[in-house]
Amino acid sequence: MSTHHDGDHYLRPLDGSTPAEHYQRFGWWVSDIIVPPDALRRVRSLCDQLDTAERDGPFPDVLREFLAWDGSLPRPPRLNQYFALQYQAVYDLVMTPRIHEIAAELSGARTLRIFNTAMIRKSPGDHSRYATVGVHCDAAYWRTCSSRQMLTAWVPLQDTSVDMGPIRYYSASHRWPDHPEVRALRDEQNFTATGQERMRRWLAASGIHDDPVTGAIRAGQVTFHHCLTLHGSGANTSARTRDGISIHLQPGDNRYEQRSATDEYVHDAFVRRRDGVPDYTDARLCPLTWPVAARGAG
Ligand SMILES: O=C(O)CCC(=O)C(=O)O
Repeated sequence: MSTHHDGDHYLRPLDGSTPAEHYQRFGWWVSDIIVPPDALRRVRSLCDQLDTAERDGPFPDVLREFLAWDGSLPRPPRLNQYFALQYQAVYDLVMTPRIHEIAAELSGARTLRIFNTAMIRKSPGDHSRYATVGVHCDAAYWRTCSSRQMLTAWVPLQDTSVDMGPIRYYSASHRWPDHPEVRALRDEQNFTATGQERMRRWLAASGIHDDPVTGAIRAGQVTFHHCLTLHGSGANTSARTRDGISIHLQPGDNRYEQRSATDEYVHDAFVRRRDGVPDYTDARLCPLTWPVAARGAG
């Protein structure tokens, strides 16, 4: 079943280069349909009952308090972190081997681990400040990470038409030269769109007048973006709910690097410590995803 509007254009590669070349050149890639419909359906129906669904995933005890919530409270399930670790169906979807095979091919990483996973829901008619995802690059949130080759796989759980607010990318922004304005754009933690005005100013000052690239995406397709690629997404003005899972991935050589206290990542309190600092190879929170044969290993 398709929910696309007639006339929707689809997000497509910008040229005929190989996936890895496209990713290196433009900072993103969109795959064919690679996630099985059943896996999407299971997670989608779980998202519809998030406040009551029993957690049954590989749920590390260390997160129990952080993730505790009172299911009776009205709470916008806007952004749920550590999503794959809470529900087995999400873990199974997130571990779809083809996602990680492609992520490894694009990034050139020999091994990949989960850094975090999140569910992002845009309800129809939601005009709260959560309705859009502000322009940002993921590295703005990963200041304690040594790797600049981290990436995100974005998995919409349904056919996503343009009016549902699919992801949109500033193509090649991961390669923009390191000018002060570009540095400011890369540094702004604007996911919740609180710095949108500043971002617009810096974009204009950088001479960027191009609209970001977007388009409809079929259920089962996955988009990938580099951690320095600026991206965001618009409001869901359709009558349907838009759910997506973000799988944030780190290459095997990513390490914690000390920054200021306000730069700490949410992990830093929860992962095991090695030599006195957070260890991003802690397999409880950051399981290996590639190579698949070694999945679950230390
Ligand atoms: O859900 C969205 O629209 C954006 C997701 C996102 O920003 C990300 O995965 O990095």
